[in-house]
Amino acid sequence: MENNLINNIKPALFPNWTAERLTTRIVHLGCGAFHRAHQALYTHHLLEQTGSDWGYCEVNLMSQQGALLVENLKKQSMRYTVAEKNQGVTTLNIIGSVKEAMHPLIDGAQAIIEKMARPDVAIFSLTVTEKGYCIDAATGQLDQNNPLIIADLACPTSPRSAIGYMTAALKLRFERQLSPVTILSCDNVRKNGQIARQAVLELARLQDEKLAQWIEQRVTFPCTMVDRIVPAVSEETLTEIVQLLGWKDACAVACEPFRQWVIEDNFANGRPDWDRVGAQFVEDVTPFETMKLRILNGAHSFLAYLGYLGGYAHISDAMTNPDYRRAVHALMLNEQAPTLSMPENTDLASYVEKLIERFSNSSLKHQTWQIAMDGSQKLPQRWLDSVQWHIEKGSDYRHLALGIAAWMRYVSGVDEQGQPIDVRDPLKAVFAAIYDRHGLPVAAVKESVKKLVEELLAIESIFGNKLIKNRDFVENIIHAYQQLLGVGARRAVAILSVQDENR
Ligand code: NAI
Ligand code: CS2
Repeated sequence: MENNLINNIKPALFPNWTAERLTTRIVHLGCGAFHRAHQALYTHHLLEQTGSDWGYCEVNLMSQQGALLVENLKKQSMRYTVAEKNQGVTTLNIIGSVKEAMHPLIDGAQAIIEKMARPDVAIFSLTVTEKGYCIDAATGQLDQNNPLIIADLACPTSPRSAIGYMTAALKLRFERQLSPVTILSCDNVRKNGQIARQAVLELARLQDEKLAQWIEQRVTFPCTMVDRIVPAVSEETLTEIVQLLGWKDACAVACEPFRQWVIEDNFANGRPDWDRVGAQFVEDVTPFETMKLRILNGAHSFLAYLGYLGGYAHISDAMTNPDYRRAVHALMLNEQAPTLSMPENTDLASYVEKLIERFSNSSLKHQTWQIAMDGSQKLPQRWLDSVQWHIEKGSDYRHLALGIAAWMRYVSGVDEQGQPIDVRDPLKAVFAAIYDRHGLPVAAVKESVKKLVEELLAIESIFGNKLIKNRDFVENIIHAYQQLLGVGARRAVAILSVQDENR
């Protein structure tokens, strides 16, 4: 974007300050769509409303696409647009909370680590996706077989993973006797702060015990619950935003109007007053985080797998089918909500109603394929903890079972029309090997469905080692998978929906 085009915007849209006002106090790793529309926007609103000087250095560690975004941010003087869309109404915000942006391919790893070790920096924040933590879900420990971690250990001063970057920067801060920082995970990960802590501490301990001790004592890792539906940016979204703005913003994102951020108030070295612009600081974020992961994200994954298989490209498309709508409502209210221990007066029924409305927002083109990505990293916190709860209580979890069967069907890599599915998942090769051995079974041949289901359930990093030993559970999944193979996703959801109606 050329700077002269910036001047074509109505002045009211533009922040009335320049990046000069900002101090880089937060280095954010993972400048994807979500961060740009969530944490950076909260921080922007704070700058609008107060004399704050908290600004971001945005860092992307991965991919050419990540580097391109950093280049574009630089070209756009760190300004970009967040378009909040709801049923045809769009509100534009031009964000002014970013001071600078970096990528290893542009700036080199060393410069990024030095930036993170600047005395003014008080927070490293993260939206690096579930897999970015390099934790083995089965053990809860750092996955030392992860290729990024192997590379980090081989060359700690030129790391590859986000965990490696933070550890390298903390080492410099420790050696230089600088202030500690807060590591603020904003990913959809169960106990995200604790997971970040586990990963960083283990990597540090493998390098330098004294560093690990310093981190243990001085660095804090608050957990957070983050919520805002921000679909991956498409060309269509960018074109639409160009029409509204009058200029091409290559870093623009579109999202829903809703946003929520609940943060444990445990900061090592100061923090922005995000509560002044709608965030909540609490002592314990666990109930909110579990509620969101199971109800919202659990429902999203259900709609993603069954929606994709049923021929729906977007979440809002699936929501136009009354069967999907009723089934996802029942999943949230009857199978996820009862598993939660919420503070008194939490109105889960209203939470569910609001989600039905949010999922139905047809202005958002949130692809079922996008949400279906990385299922191996998502299933445990979204579905499997709830399944375990139902097994213990002896209660019904047929929606969750159909969801798991749909995930199994999805990772076969072939859809119901025989077309290939572009499965994206760190365990993609494992799924492919299992399907190579078994092929897609025929519904009526229970023995072949059983063999396949059992092999998928034996993937310990997803399912742990308890569920596979529960015969009823295994039978339920075999039954759901047979049904799915026999009648297809739409019909299977319709059957559930009739049962829900008659309950
Ligand atoms: P995105 O694809 O736009 O961005 C992902 C970011 O993570 C990119 O900066 C990418 O470079 C980085 N990344 C990916 N794998 C990585 C790895 N192994 N190590 C380090 N960095 C890595 O995705 P988006 O929408 O920004 O979502 C990112 C995460 O934010 C999600 O996985 C989720 O945990 C969380 N989130 C997303 C929401 C959404 O609606 N998009 C809402 C709430 C949370
Ligand atoms: C989605 C989430 O991509 C996914 O897996 O379920 O990113 C979802 O959009 C957000 O968590 C909403 O806050």
